[in-house]
Amino acid sequence: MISGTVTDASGRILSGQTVEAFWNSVRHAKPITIGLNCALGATLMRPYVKELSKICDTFVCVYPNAGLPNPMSDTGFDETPEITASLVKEFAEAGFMNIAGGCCGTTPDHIAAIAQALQDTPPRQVPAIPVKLRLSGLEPLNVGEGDLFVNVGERTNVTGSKAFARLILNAQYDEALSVARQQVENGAQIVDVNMDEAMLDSKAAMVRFLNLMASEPDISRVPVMIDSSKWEVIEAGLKCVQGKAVVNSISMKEGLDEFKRQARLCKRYGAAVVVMAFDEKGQADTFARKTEICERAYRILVDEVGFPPEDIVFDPNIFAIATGIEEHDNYGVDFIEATRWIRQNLPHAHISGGVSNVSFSFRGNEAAREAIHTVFLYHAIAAGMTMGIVNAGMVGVYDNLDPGLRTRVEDIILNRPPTLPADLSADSPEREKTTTERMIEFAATLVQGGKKKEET
Ligand code: THG
Repeated sequence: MISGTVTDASGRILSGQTVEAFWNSVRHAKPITIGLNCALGATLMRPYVKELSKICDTFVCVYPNAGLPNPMSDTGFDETPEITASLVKEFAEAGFMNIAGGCCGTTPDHIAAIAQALQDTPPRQVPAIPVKLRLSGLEPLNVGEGDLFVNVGERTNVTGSKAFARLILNAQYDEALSVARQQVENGAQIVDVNMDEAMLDSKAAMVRFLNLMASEPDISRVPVMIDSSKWEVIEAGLKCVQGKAVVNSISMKEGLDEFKRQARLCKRYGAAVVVMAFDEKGQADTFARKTEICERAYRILVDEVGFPPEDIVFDPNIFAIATGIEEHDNYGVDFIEATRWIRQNLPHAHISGGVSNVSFSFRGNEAAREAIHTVFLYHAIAAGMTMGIVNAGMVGVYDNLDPGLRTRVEDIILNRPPTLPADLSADSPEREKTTTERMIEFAATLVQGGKKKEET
């Protein structure tokens, strides 16, 4: 039985979570009851009890104080047994709860009065809750069918940002925290944290940074994605976070025993997992390999480990395209089609990926990269991609892209022959260029912000 205490009209428990965030954090323990107690007394608890009763697919238990504490009264509390009992009875009649009791200021007489009052009231019916990925920081983040795409902030990553790496290596943690804050302000609904750097005690840095994040409500309101290739770093991170986090990542790379061991621990910590399309033979690069690995991992997780399918987030590997190497040209299509297949064939599982990887060959050209991310996401989201690790605030709007840029980007992402203007002459040298060549040429004419450079 798990009970929380909402301490004031903010509707948050002592550690800062809203009641739904709290429920999302503890639901994996499959408690017999979840509930609220103490604090405000029944009257002021009502909206929070009502909310819990709607969202929890287990029994709800409520044991309020005998009203608000009143140091002037003899017992320290104002409510008589009859008053508390009538308030609790109203909750029961409204269908809010299954188990009742009393907390501070209640006496055996209060409990007897409550028991008497509830004698003939039927218990709450436990509702069926829609299947969703239900994460939390201080606030909930629920992701299911029909919900919007989720942006995961990529910048708090020592391998993904030179600036962040410098701050962590210099132990400038206040400045490093502001990187996390900016990501949230720019629309990141999850923050990815990665401390995998050879010059760093990654485990200590992960623990320190997550604990500092937890003390900043404007950052810790969102869930964390704990990103490391070392399990011990991930597990140390899991021990820090209050909410329901996402582990990034586990895979079958080191064999099935290790995969299952890590998955069982994630389940026990109540974390969702990113599962990379990676097995004993290597990282999946084609549609066939991506779907084969994801299906196999899904069956093991769901059938053998008992992992909730809605807590599985597949990453079918986003690789760089337009690199000039022909084997890379179909990577965008392979990811998008694998996403579509996973959505259709692996019920409730989600899809994520490191979006900035796709444009690595345009490093240094932010305008080109932003356009590539925008078009890539447009197609990947349509195919069912749930979330993406992105530079929050740096993803544009598909419809606002310059049409010339958009078609060139679309040509490389969808790996199709160059889309040429209808009026192009038959002997134009444009006809000799590959899709990638046309994009590289055009990218060179771009300046920051996606506008064309003025020719002087
Ligand atoms: N899948 C999963 N996790 C991942 C990845 C993935 N985590 C890491 C990475 N890939 C996603 N994160 C980033 C972060 C930054 C960049 C790319 C991916 C990036 N950074 C600029 C660069 O390198 O050019 C930064 C330049 C700078 O500011 O220093 O592109 O695929 N599950």
